[in-house]
Amino acid sequence: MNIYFAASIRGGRDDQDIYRQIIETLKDFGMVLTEHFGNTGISSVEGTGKNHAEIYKQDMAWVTQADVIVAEVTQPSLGVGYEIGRAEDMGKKILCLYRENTERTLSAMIRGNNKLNVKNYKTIEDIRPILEQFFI
Ligand code: 6IA
Repeated sequence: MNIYFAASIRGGRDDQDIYRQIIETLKDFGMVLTEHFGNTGISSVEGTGKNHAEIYKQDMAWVTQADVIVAEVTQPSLGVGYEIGRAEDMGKKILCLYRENTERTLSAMIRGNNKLNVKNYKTIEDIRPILEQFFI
C-alpha cells in the first residue's frame, strides 16, 4: 500500500509536529512516500536542494504512484488543495483529516466534495481509529 501524505509546507508549518505523528501512525498501514514532510526541520522558506520544477515533477509522480492520499487539511495550503484535486481526477481514494478545535473553517471545496472522505479529529489519539476505518 503506497500512501501519499500531503500537508502544508509554504501554507505554514505550525502543525508540523502533528504531521510527524500522523506519519508515524500511517507507517503501520503502508509505505509513506512522503515521510519527509513530517520533518520538523523543514521550514516554509528553506530549500531542499531541488528546484520548484523538480519538486512538482517528483510530487506528481508520487501522487500517480500512490494507492491512497491522506491529506492533513487544517492549515490551508494551495499545494495540498492542488494535490487533492489532481488525485481526485486520477480516481484515487482520498482521506482528508481536519482538526476541529481550531479557529479555522475548512474550505467548502473540500468539505462539500462527496468524493472525498473528510474526517474531523480532535487529538492525535483519534487518528488511528479513523485510519483503521479508511484502510479496511
Ligand atoms: O503550498 P504548499 O507548499 O503548502 O503545498 C504543500 C504540498 O505541496 C505538500 O503536500 C507537498 O506535496 C507539496 N510541496 C510543496 N512544497 C514542496 C517541497 N518544497 N518539497 C516537496 N513537496 C512540496 C521543498 C522546499 C520547502 C522545504 C520550502
